[in-house]
Amino acid sequence: MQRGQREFWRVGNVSADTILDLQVLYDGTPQTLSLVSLDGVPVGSQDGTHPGGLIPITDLLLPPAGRMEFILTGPSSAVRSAQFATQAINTGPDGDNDTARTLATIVGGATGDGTGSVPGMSGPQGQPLFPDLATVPVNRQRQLYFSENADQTQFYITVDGQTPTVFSPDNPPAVVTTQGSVEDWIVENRALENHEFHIHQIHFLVLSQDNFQINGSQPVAAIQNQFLDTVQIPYWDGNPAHPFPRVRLRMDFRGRISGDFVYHCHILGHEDLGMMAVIRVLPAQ
Ligand SMILES: [Cu+2]
Repeated sequence: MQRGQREFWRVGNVSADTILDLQVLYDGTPQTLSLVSLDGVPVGSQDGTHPGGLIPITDLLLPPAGRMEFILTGPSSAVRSAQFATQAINTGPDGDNDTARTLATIVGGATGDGTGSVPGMSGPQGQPLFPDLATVPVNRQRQLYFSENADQTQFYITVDGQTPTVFSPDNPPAVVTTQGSVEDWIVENRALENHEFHIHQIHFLVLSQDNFQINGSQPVAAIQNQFLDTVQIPYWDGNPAHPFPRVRLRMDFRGRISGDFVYHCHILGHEDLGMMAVIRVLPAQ
């Protein structure tokens, strides 16, 4: 990077199974990054302020399939070592070993290796993709949960009240809705490891991510009220006195999408052992 120069970075977690908690470290100190977008949607872009403000962060948990864009400033000449790194993830008692490690070394110089300047405004402001989603009437609430069998050979995502079933493309749709509807989904994690809810075709508004055993219902500032298509539900600690961790999501089926598609855990080892299901969106009349 050119020393002191601001750069725009687009980062995707395209690993199969690894959860990342990303940071930029200069001499061991996490740098403040200006978060521009999550999962392809500019942060704060749907709240009517146009353009939305950037969110200052010093780390961001990025699930497999998650994407982020941010602005960072290149190291000054006083910085002796600089890294792009992930912190260790506590994936839960049954989880994987996602260690802290350096992903890239950053070197400051008189010139950078970037691809040139970024225009301040690339075009006229577009229409919001998800107008008034926070305040529109909600047609329906559903509850779903992640779970596993005892020897971790079968993984499930289940609509509460249905029978846990390993995914097959021949399974009937677990959810049937109609184009034009708005639904609130509560997705719980009843397993002893993290799972990463992902749905094809649409985005959802993050109403909350509740991890009762650790922080109650404290909002995770960077993702609260943002529009994602992939979100972590933290592991349950197995204590029957503790409610299951959950996310509350507002699902937006008002767009052009209809037909059958899937939602699943985006840790592929889990998805491949069954943690996926079909949703059917019936076309509007
Ligand atoms: Cu999973």
